[in-house]
Amino acid sequence: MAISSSKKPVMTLYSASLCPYAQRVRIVLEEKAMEHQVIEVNLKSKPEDLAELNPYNQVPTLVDRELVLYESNIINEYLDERFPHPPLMPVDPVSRAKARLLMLRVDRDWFRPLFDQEALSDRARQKLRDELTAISVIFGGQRFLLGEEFSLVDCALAPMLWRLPSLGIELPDSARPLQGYMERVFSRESFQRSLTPAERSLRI
Ligand SMILES: N[C@@H](CCC(=O)N[C@@H](CS)C(=O)NCC(=O)O)C(=O)O
Repeated sequence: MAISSSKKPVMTLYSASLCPYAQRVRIVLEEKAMEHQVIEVNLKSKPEDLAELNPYNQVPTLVDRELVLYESNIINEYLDERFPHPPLMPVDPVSRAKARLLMLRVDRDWFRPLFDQEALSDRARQKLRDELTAISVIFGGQRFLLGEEFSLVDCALAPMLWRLPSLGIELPDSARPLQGYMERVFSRESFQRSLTPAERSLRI
């Protein structure tokens, strides 16, 4: 629930219109229906205060009163703990630890190779396509990545899945259960509201 700058929201998110990491946070803010202000950052000409807030000078950066946070998954865990409804993490420690490992793997195996380098090689594209096809079977038996409940792990992965066509990755027919999962996630109100016009245009 982003609001105009005339009111004074408690939370401010520094975001960029095509940043998949920032979209992760935008999804969680919408899941929690949190009032917040979005500062749209031009990554080629960043505002000076961003470097003061975040030593890596990156988006997403969240400011909640005195607290400044960066790193999308860290921000999202904070939001989930601070605003417990709806819960986006399992309750028992073993499942929570497994969820964190999955978020780490999504980051290291998929987001970094895809989004932290200039060009994507055909080999990397094929590798991702094969890996996504392999995990597709999971969704034959469950609605979301951790089971029946939507979680932070889904929020961590969804921005990449949304970008597949723009990355030149087409899923094979054998990945149909994954397509069904994507439709479930993309049709959520929180996901739709998280999309910037630039992100929306990636799938038109
Ligand atoms: N690991 C970070 C990655 C954030 C990131 O790479 N953000 C990019 C935009 S998508 C950025 O701010 N790039 C500008 C820069 O690094 O100078 C996270 O999960 O939040």
